[in-house]
Amino acid sequence: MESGLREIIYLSLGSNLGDREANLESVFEELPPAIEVIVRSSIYQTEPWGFEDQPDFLNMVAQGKTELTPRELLAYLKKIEKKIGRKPSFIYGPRLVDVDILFYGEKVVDEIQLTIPHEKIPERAFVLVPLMEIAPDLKYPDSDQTISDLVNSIDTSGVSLYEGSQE
Ligand code: PH2
Ligand code: MG
Ligand code: MG
Repeated sequence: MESGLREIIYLSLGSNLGDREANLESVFEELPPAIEVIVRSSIYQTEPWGFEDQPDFLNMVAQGKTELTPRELLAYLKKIEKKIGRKPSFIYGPRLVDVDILFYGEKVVDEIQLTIPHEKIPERAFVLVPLMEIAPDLKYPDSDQTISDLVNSIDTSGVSLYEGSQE
């Protein structure tokens, strides 16, 4: 089932368990042809947000294109998380891999378990800093507020470019 539209989407990826870098890479390997990646941000090392007593995360964002509807896209992403090995955790708790939909074109969705734009974007430096790298001028649907406006309004000190695991 496809909507027939090719919407520009933004996804956020995160991992703070196991081989974090490999977990992020696995997401790109598992994406179906219906989700086409156009741009990837760098990887950032980020302090845990929301629940502090857990390992640092690696986070990044990606811009892509899809013909899937938001629901179909969400279902694919959940399937991929599970395939990579994600196990249930608690809210804001540690996870092997997390892939969230940030934006889906100009669309606004407010449904159970599916809110687009992702409702926490304005509070999360671990999303805004990578987004700033690839889409500083991206605007919120029906708003003049850009990613760069949002980044300038938050503390980004817990987010730094990830230099890799090698010495
Ligand atoms: N994800 C969470 C909770 N806290 N903190 C960081 N730094 N990065 C994340 O991806 C993250 C988090 C749950 O979705
Ligand atoms: Mg998620
Ligand atoms: Mg998340």
